[in-house]
Amino acid sequence: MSTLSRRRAALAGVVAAVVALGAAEPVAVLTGPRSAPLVAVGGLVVDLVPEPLKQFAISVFGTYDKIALLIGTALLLAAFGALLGLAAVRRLAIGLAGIAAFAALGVAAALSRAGADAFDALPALVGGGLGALTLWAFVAGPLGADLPSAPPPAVAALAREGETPGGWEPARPDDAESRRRFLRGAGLLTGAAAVAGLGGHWLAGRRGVSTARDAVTLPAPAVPAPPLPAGADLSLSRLAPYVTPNREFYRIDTALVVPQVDPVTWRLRIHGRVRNPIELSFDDLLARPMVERYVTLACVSNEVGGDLIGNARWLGVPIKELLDEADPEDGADQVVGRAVDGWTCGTPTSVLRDGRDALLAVGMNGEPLPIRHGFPVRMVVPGLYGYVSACKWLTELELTSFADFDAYWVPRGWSAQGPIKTQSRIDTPRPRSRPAAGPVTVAGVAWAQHRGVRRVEVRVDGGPWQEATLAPAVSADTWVQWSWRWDATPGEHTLQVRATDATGETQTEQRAPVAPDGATGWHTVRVTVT
Ligand SMILES: Nc1nc2c(c(=O)[nH]1)N[C@H]1C(S)=C(S)[C@@H](COP(=O)(O)O)O[C@H]1N2
Ligand SMILES: [Mo]
Repeated sequence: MSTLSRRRAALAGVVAAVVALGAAEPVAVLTGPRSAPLVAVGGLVVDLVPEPLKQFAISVFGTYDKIALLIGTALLLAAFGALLGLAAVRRLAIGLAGIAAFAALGVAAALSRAGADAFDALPALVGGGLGALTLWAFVAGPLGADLPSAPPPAVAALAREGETPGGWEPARPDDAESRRRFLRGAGLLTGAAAVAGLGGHWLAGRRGVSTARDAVTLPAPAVPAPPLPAGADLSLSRLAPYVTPNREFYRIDTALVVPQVDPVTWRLRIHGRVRNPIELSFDDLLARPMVERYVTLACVSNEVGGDLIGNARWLGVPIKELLDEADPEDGADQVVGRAVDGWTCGTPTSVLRDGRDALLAVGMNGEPLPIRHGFPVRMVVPGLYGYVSACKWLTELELTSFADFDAYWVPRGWSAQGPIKTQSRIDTPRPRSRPAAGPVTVAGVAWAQHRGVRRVEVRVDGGPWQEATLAPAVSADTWVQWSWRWDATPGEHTLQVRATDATGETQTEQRAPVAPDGATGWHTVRVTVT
């Protein structure tokens, strides 16, 4: 049994965990960032945590939810390491078995990711090996505290002469010298692991496809987007611009590291219940006539008044043409889009073939797709929430049926069908702002993709609904800006908005949560007019 104190034992375990995680990162430069244990285990957590917890994390951390998850996973692993350290001073074998279990979890997580091969086990194996070595070094090896420090030479000489060395006692394991040795070892190893971990992580990220993306030249569209009607953008500060710049476009996905898909090796398979399976390269796709369209994408997780929505000009190949060539069998009512990371969405075959501008998009606002937004190829389907239609980093379209296959979010409590609900948002004035009395421009956006917005109304303090002015939109597939002039009087006021779609249906006041198929209710903003 080691004589390491409990506090040092726990710390030794944490250092072993840090060494394991850090040492794995440089290995993951070779095998890909998704095989690093932290990301692999974090990814498992993403796939396995119950939906309410995930919603909670998104509401607390917003788009920092991924970083929060990685930090949380690291803290959990460190806590596990502390327990292992405590166990190891009783019996080293228990501690080492714990590290082996820890490595096995990392291996299992890395191998369970879509498209993994045996090499993806390497980072966790190397990390686990070095972690075990670290634990041993502290508990039973050279960094351990169970070696009493040597007596000073003078004392040793006296001892040889048989005299009782006055005042000197053999060092206890936790004396200053052993503490120094322990802390120096722990500090050096933690520092080295941090350098290896952060350096490896950074290097792995640089081995991305941004150079390949820069090399892509998009073809001119055979069918260009209609020009923006004059006045589509009211250009008010605080009002979301009609076309969302790529940099500001919301990002939602389950990928802890952005998938890096090389367009040179990219293939799209259209298969399953089709009479004529198709396989396409990126060049094959680019050689086809391209259509350009403005389409407003929306996330089903968007709360009333939320900003998980954006409008872009997409360039791509109509999915309908490819499906017509593949020739789906009768009853194949679902097209499953599958991404390189294994994520799936399920889109009704009928929607993809009903003539709307559903695209296999390669361009976004005049550039190749940003890597975060699905480079090299993604789906864009007007009128459906992203989780059932907007597969990024797409590699497969599989024809099947809704009865036979549930896409990623369906077993997690979300509806298999996801048409976008009519919604409207007040962008200005901001909640809790203090506009001056007199004329105030109230403005925002409203959307009912593929049906179109017919009317937007605003009311103050629960009074009569007043019709807002709609800016022109390019098509029914995008949102529309609206504005209304308010003669504001001093005091506290409540502004509310509601939209009516082109079928005549007005959005309901009834509040519904985002799950299972999109939030409802009227956006309400409180201000104090001064
Ligand atoms: N591969 C992959 N594609 C995906 C997702 C994902 O998790 N993985 N999320 C979907 C969801 S829920 C939405 S709302 C849109 C968001 O697209 P954006 O990030 O480009 O805005 O992507 C969709 N495509
Ligand atoms: Mo989404």
